[in-house]
Amino acid sequence: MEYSSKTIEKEWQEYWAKNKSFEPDEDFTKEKKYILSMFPFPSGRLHMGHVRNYTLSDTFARYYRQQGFNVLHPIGFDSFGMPAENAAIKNGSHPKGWTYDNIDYMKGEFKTLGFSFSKERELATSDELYTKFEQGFIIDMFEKGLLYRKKGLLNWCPHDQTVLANEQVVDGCCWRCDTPIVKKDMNQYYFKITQYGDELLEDLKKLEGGWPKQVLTMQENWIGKSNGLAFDLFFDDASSARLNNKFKSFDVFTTRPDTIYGVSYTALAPEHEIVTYMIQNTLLDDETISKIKTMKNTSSIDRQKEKTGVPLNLHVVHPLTGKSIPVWIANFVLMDYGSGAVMAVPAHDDRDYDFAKKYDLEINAVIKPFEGEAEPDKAFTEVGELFNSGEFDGMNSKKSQYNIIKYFEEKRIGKKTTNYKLKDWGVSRQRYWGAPIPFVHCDDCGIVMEKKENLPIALPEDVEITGEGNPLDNHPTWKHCKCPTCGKYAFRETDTMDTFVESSWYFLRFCASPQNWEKEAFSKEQIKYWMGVDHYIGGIEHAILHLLYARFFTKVFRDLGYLDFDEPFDKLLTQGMVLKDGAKMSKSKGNTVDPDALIEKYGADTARLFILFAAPPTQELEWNDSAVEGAYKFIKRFFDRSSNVVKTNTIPAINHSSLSKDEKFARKKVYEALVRANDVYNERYTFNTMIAGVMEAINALNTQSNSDIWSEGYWILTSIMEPVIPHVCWQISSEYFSLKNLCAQKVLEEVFVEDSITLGVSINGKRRTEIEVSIDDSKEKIISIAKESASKWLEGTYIIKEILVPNKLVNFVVKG
Ligand code: ANZ
Ligand code: ZN
Repeated sequence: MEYSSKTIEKEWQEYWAKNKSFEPDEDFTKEKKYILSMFPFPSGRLHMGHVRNYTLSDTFARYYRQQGFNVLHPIGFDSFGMPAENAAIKNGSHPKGWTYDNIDYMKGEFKTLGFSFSKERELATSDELYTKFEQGFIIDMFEKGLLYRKKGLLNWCPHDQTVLANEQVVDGCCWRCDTPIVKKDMNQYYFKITQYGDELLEDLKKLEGGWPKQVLTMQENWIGKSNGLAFDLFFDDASSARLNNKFKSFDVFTTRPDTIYGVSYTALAPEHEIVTYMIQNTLLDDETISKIKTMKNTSSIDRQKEKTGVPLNLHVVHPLTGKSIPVWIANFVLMDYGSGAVMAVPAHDDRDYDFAKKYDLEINAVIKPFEGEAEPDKAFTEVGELFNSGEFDGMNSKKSQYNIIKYFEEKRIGKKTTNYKLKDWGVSRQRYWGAPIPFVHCDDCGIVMEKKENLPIALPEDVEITGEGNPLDNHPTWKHCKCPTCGKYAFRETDTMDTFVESSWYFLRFCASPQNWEKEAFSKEQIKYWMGVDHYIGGIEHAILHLLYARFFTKVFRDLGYLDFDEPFDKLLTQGMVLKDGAKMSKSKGNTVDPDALIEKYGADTARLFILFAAPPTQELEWNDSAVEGAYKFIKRFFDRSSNVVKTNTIPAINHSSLSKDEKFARKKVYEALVRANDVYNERYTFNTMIAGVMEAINALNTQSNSDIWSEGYWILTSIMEPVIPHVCWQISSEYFSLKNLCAQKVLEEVFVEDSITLGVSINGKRRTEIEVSIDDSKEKIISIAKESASKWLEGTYIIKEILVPNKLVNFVVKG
């Protein structure tokens, strides 16, 4: 039979579907593995990054099934979100129709790729059932005080009368109508993730070993805990008077109290309340105001690049020296960190130094190297010895921090303070295609939670998506309701939730058994059995937000009593990007490879083999058409050579010692491939080396005619390769082995026992040559082989003694 990927792949895909081959067992006494890949957004079609992601998880899932584990390998769709609405605005499609059409198409693609996902647990986060459970959790979190409402600054398009997401703001303008956006203060809902900041940081320790170091560091930096000193800087009388005595002081935070004597100016964020007051009370000239405006409208990232500032003609008094210090506005001071104001020490901070140079401000050094001089024209940022620092002179600057903080505390002029970069998570979005926030606004009762029995609060389908305003707010009837508490007229919250909420708990939902799918989100027992996720596989782009939010939800659910562990993902594998011609595959670059076309031409097995063979999972994968062709040829040859196999229901028993040297070598290669495979799954994940091992084994088999050796070889090799190229392996296995070999295989140690050894041959202690002998050769035989091979040196001599040092050498002591 000719190898035909089309026929074979279709046949097995039907077989797996019909036999429900990949549904997990509900028997919780079995050992389990939970293999999860990050679920896709239903954009319409899979791209190669997806294919790589799911090929990896599928390989793990199939391997562990073979090893006898009860495997959960689910898939779903992260199906709420802006692109569905954007498509609606552009093409007039309905977000729901667009989303579910895409889901159907992509499910078809999953099938043609042979992914062994559980069908029964498939979900889309826009399903009403999913919304229902999620809204229930939101209510729980509100009751726990973990969700609150406050004003926050949003991007607002005055033309479209709508809030814009950051990605919809292009160069400060609306992506649709190019109107410059303005910042608008609006009520927003926030999750109190900062309450878990310390735990989210501390528990990173529990993930060491299981997660890539890089991801742990990114999480740590994002949480950004720093210890330091907070204190007030007081205005002098003239400045206070200028501010109409509205402000006596402002608060600053520093992580470097040791530099306190070196403060030469202070800086406020452009959004600081003192600045706002000064603008409102015309205490600043127009030029200054316009500079401030520009600073405010620059993103916080760009504000770190080119430093700009304006002086305010205000002065504060140094808390220890009484010196007068000028107050500036600086663009690099951010309002949402610390107190939005800093003490600046140009002598010891690069940023402050650049700013001082630019505006010709004083630079006062107070720390010097323990030995030698500090470099000129540069901030000295290292630890050193304090000078010009009053009673702290001579101290180690690092150690002095403790003393200086203590001094401030004793004098009651400052306090030891811990700050976090982590901010509370703003979750409300003013758009349609998201899960409605299940609250009601009542004139009498305020914000009231919906009753759980009324959930889900589903989206109306008859909406107009125009890109103007919030469709839920514009809908004629949807928001009007009765107050769940007092029954009077009220209206619903029209904000929907950030889609990161859905992806923060989907891995828990997959644990629910299909029997109780409608009844509950999941049960404690199911969670206890399936969690944590043994292998979580996905892109590095989710290293911060998604993983942090999922960790946060896990901790909240623990505190709500839904589960009893701290971390959801035991092992994390972040796959590398897929490149073509050296650049990331992307539509905009026009360098994508369409998975469907590839499968049409070569089949899914080829795509999967290429992906796993071309690079280790964590590295970038460079697309290579000839390597794809090579993968196809390998599979074809693997299939063709299976004709050397003889049908059997058990692995053939082979008498190893009776084999020829070449036969022994072929067997050894087969078992080496098996050892390598087990190794790869257990720690290294370098599937490329595993596949290379199989290729070597097939090359060795190719020189053989012994059908037992072929049968044994294929029994093992198809088992190793099944997780990678499942269709062709099931085909071969069903034809010759009745599918009995797709299970854990035993490593036979006997094939690794070396049957020949190399011995040195010396004459009078001088090494002359080498011989190869069989390990079971007798002493007499070895000596005679040695004599033979050393005959040229022995000629004309008389042997006095023959010495055999086992496994090492033969020495002849001679005379003459
Ligand atoms: C004086 C000083 C001297 C500072 C020195 C640093 C070095 P991390 O470690 O990231 O927490 N800072 C404080 N609030 C700020 C804000 N809202 N926007 C911008 N910068 C701010 O950084 C804390 C340091 O960043 C603080 O310590 C402060 O500058 C600055 F040689 O105070 B430092
Ligand atoms: Zn009410």
